[in-house]
Amino acid sequence: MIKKILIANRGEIAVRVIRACREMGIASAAVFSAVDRAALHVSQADEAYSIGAATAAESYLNIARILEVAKRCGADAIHPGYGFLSENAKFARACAEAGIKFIGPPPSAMELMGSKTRARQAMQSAGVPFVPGSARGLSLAEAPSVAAQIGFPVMVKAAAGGGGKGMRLVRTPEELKAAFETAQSEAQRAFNDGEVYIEKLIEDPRHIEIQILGDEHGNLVYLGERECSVQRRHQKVIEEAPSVAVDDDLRSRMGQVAVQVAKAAGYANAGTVEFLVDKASNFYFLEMNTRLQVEHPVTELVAGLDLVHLQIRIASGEKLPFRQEDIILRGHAMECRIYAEDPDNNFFPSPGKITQLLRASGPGIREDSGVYEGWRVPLEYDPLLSKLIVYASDRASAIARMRRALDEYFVGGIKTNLLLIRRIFEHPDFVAGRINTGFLDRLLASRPEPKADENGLAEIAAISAALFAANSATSNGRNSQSGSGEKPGSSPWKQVARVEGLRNE
Ligand code: MV4
Repeated sequence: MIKKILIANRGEIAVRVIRACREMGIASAAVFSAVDRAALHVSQADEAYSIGAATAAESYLNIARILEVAKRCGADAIHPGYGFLSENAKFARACAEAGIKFIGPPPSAMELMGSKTRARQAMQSAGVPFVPGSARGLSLAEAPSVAAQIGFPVMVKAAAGGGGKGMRLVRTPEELKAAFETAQSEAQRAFNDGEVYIEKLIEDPRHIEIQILGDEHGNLVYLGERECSVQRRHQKVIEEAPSVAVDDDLRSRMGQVAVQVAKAAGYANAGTVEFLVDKASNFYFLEMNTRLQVEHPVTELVAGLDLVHLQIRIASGEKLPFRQEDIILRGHAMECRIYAEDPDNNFFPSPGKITQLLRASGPGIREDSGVYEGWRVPLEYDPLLSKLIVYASDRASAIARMRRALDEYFVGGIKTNLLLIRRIFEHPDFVAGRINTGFLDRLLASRPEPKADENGLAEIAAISAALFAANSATSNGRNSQSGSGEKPGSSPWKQVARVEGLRNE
């Protein structure tokens, strides 16, 4: 029986785990860095402990300090959240040695999946379809013949990589040598491991992943897919379940392969098997993430399950309370990641004080947030503020619901990506489900809608904003969505229409 869990994380995911603890009658212990003393997760936990200076290396990555706190406060388990130490096999082993249960997979599975070449070899033996290419690391001398055999274009990838680091696209034999050497040195620098291998390029793929869940008695199930193609530089922005590209037959084939992957890795607890899906609906194993993911809520909503509860029950030694045939996926869920960053300035992080925070609520809305009004967002960590998640009976209703929720949502004092998210939800390709991993780059390369008469409009909008501000006793104040608290707002069109009384939207 787990009685107290230390959460080795911060922000929305720490709050998410603390909530599960509270619901399960388990005590929660938070840890915090020097700049997180007043963070939301600290006030939500039953106990909280300082673990060091602001930089992650000195606090949320500080294995010795975190274990010392866990022992001192009597925690019997540690939940690592995502990021930080969540995929660190050394940390998982150190937990086991300290007699503290790591809520996650066995360290051996984490190690296997940490090496793309080792994972590919294991999957080859298990008969899992992976992207065609070399199963092992290559030398520069071997590269040309292997690439020629696979057929150009190819990808050169770091074995220790993930998230796009140490990855090079090679279109012709002439480009191979330079790309191979760059990938090698990038991998050496980033991961202290220069091993690289070659894969066939899958052109304009969708990124679709399968959630799996396994207990420590060998039972494994899949909980359907998440469509994660809307991303920029490997940072996801919108995720949904189900994917418009996956029908029942494809889902069950991908699900069975995902379970096969997990079985071959000796996996237990929650995990995600990533696939690339090409235009002809062929799917290829890409990598496995050995942690709870940011986008887990969309799966929770369509499956009607609480993944954190289940992680904790699995870590306590319980058997899965259902079999594959008991899993029913229903409805449609979508998630937006709200980041403190400035899309108009190269997505620069935008730390600072949140002077106003208006949230969305009502039917079908879930908000997983790590912030509050008056909180100063620190510069040191990932700029994710919160996740806005909707659930509805079908995709069109979920989009309508998300647009409504975005209308309600406002963050003042710092820049956010809320306007960009709104643009995505209004884009005809997104609405039609015509998305792949290039969608967001294409949208960003295209010009934003308001074109004609920008100057005159801005002026009128500024006047209208002032009128709304003067009338703030009756206004809900959400009319400015710019995040800067200065600009006239996301939708000057709408405000002008209101002021002039031309239309009633
Ligand atoms: C690929 C690919 C196309 N073909 N591999 C990017 C992150 C890394 N984990 C794998 N990635 C890719 N690997 C082959 N053989 C395209 C990508 C890719 C991508 C994958 C998932 C989500 C977003 C992406 C964006 C650009 C490229």
